[in-house]
Amino acid sequence: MNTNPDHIANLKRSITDKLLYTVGKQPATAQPKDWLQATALAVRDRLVDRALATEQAAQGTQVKNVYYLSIEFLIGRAYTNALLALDIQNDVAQALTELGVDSAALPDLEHDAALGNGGLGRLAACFLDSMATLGIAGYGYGIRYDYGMFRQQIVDGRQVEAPDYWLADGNPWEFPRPDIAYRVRFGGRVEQTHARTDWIETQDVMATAYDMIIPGYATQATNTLRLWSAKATDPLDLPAFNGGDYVAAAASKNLAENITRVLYPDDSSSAGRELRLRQEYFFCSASLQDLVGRFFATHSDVEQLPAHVAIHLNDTHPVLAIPELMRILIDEHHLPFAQAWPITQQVFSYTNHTLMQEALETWPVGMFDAVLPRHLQIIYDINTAFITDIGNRFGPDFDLMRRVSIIDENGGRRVRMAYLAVVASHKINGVSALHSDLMTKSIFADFFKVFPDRFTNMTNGITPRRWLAQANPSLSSLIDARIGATWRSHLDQLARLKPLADDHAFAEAFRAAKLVNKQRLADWVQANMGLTLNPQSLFDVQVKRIHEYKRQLLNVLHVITRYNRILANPEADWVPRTVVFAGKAASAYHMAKQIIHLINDVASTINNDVRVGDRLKVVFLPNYNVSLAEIIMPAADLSEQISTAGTEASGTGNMKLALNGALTIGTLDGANVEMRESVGAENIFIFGNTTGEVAAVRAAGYQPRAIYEETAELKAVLDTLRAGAFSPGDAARYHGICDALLDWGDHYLLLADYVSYVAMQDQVDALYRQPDAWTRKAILNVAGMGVFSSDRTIAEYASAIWQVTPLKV
Ligand code: 26V
Repeated sequence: MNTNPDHIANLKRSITDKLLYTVGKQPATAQPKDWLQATALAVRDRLVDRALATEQAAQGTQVKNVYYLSIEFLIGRAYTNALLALDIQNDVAQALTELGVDSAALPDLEHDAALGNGGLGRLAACFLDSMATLGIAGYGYGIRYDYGMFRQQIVDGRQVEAPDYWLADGNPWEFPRPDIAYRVRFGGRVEQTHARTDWIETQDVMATAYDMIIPGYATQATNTLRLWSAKATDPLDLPAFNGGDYVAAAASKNLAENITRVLYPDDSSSAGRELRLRQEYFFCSASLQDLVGRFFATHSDVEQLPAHVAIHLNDTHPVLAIPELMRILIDEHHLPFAQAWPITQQVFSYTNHTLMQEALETWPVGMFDAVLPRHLQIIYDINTAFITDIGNRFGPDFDLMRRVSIIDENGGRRVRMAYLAVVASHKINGVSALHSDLMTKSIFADFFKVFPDRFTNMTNGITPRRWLAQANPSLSSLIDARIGATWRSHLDQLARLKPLADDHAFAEAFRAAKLVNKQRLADWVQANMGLTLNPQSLFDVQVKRIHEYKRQLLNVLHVITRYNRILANPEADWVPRTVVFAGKAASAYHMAKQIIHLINDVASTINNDVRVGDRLKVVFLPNYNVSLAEIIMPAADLSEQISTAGTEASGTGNMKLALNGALTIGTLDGANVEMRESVGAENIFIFGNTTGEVAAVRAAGYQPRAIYEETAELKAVLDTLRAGAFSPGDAARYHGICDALLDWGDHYLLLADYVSYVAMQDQVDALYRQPDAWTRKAILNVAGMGVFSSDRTIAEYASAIWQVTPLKV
């Protein structure tokens, strides 16, 4: 973090050069955006130097490459991250100041790369950061969407989606590689002549590469994220063009290029849309052609493939990579099936990210056959070999065979992508201890009996660079002053903060840092929403996708309970609270959108009720994304992680919030279980039914209405909601929500956890009244979060799944 006069002079020269010769602007007339562009390009040059050093280090060494295939990479902004990785924040700030530029204004001008929905995509981005930091040679492969996750606006309390023009100002971080292009084929038919299989009469699209350099921290090592963009094989349909039909001539080009137009913004169901299937195959095929080509550039023995290539499947979206590798080996390299199959199995591994039935991908056989006829044949062959093997090992258990078949024969025939992933992978992991355990007892129970050794756990983590060093400078510098700065790549060192939990001066400084961050969030809310927040109040935060299972609605029930209590007893000594929500709803997820509307209605009712005053404020922050998360995480006092036990695979927001000194109120779900072990049960507010209890409640015939009848406060909440207290003039607006809880079975058991949740919230208030006791626990939370670094997670993947060792750069 030192400034160096030579470096500053060099930076000034390269920034002004970029401004003049690449952006094409004079310093005198350049806008802040132009300066950002120029500075980004100057910084990027320094990343290139590192990328070349990494390439050199890899040359000649027969390293094994890890290929991380993911249909989402939720990167966020790259600028601040690059400065941090290069350790040139101060130099760049100084250089810009000397050039007369307000350097602090630049980071916010960068568009987020929002190429993901939520946890799964953000995990992929954290993993790339950790792979580079650990020096694990590898590539991320994904899709360069023209439009990422939609921008969320709130209009009259409702979510309205707007397109995400993230490339509007260009993307200074990417290197277009027009020379790296592969033909990806769709449709057509398969012709079998003796031993030869030909896939013919296809409609083709080109995949062209765009590379981003992923810098490691405190190392020269970098990795590459290669994103594919669709390009029509022919620029125009020439016969149509020559015939004068210009519109038709351009239409087929658009159709081809639509494949990478937009990210599917739905993480609530697998809808089985054909364009999505095409997106999946498109990026799998391009990636496999690319990596197989790289292997054969330096090797000739295909049997050596597993020694040099590990392909990781981030959920089932890239599972078509399996039949694609088989197709390449069999049809193009002329291997027999029996030789190609064990090679494939040694190469692939798969992570499962949800147990939710409706999220598990399946494709109708008819659609699959129309889009990928050759791959369907290969899947049939894989399935036949697998079912035969089951028969050999377990006898003629036809029921078992039906249950594990990759082709679901119940009703319309469908291809089960998760089953294909399990059959083809040598390792399958869940993302928290609880989730991995439930996985082998629920969706993959039969497979666990067949392949017990394949199943393992890799508890998720987050990168400390972005989520502490970058997002929380005030807490970071405080930690640096006490334990040094190396925690950024050795997060375990946070344990050294434990003794400081009882150090008065440290606790004071810790509280002061939190206040700075709360003020920063309050400033954002004031500037963007015109609402004034009290930074002295308890900031109670629930930020994540809106899903019924995550139970934002349970949080709202508590908010209304508190509102009713304040009205009944305004003179009592209330702990002032600000309840913060943020998150997007899938465009077609009606109930999630209703919940957003309700939060906003409750917010405007409470915030405008003069009887409440400062005691309670509710705010829904629009357009939750990585950059907004970087402002919210450091500002939270309380982290809401309240999913129905057994539903949240891991959660990673839970880790980000605790790492930034929030206390967690949560159920024993996902990684909350391991967080409790790590920070100590006395330092976390755990409530509600456990996974086992949830099952028992359901088995006993859950009666939410009985709970409603016998719980006076809850009854009052739901009665006021039904009466239209929060939707004046439209009393029926929330009848659907009330009915879902009382008459349609309250599927996620909100009412079963209501009493223990509200009681735990009372304990939260009680502790917040004792600032020293609260701060002590907050410090112990930070101190206990070392294990949740994605560096730890990636080190585990490297040794137990990929079998790779770090590269020395
Ligand atoms: C979730 C759900 C839940 C409700 C119904 C249908 C459905 C469909 C898709 C999904 C998301 C699937 C993949 C995903 O994003 N999982 C998230 O992965 C994170 C990283 O491992 C993990 O921390 C989250 O708990 C998990 O929801």
